[in-house]
Amino acid sequence: TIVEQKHKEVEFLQSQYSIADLKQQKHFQRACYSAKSAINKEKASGIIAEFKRQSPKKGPINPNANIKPVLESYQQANASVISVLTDKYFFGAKDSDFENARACLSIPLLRKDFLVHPYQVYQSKAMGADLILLIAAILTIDEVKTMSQLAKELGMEVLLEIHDESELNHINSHIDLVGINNRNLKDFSVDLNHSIKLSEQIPDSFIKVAESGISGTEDIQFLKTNGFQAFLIGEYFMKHEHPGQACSD
Ligand code: IGP
Repeated sequence: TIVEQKHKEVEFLQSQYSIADLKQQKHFQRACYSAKSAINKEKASGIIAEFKRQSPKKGPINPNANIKPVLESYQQANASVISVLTDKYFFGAKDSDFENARACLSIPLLRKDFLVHPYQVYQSKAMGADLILLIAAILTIDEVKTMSQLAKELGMEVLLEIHDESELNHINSHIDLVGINNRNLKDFSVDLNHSIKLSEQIPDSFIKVAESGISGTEDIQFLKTNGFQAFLIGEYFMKHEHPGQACSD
């Protein structure tokens, strides 16, 4: 499974770089941008624009996309936050993607991966992430607590992803944004109404992010009028030859 795969990856990485080594890396001391403030800013679009070459569901989406021009055009198009996948096995990320992203952006950057161990939180900071994703479906309540607290100590923010009611108890005071995945990962179906219902149970002190399967301004408007402040969009942009163009439309 993906979780076993990630634990193996962590074991290997730990044998290469200790946490002390990570702390020496150049981005470790950088001050993070706040996604919360970016989304709350006046005239913010609330769009979290994702760079995604492929997905397990769709296969290749835009496998040869050049990351820098795409992210620069997302930024130009008034995206509030950028999300970059760093998983190689399922999402086809290249080793250089995240470093390239950090180098060309002056807005918050989300590390999108399957984090299963605190080591990866240190690693995210060393890579130059401003915020990390934690997925309730693959973590215990205690793991979310430990990893979110650590992220905050390192100056990053945390997006917690949930999909149903049973995961609401993973929310804690270290979480900044709560994402609701519109996509049911068991059958890949997308249901915005399910997300809206679930969002009503999340306190307004959290930024509510609608994730996945969003395909245009109508979806965004609908979600906005129903309590969401942010919109995580990948495929709808990436399937275009010029993803930034789709983002500005
Ligand atoms: C983006 P979409 O349907 O716009 O490409 O979805 C994003 O929500 C999706 O990539 C995602 C994801 C995840 C990927 C949501 N949660 C967890 C990997 C892991």
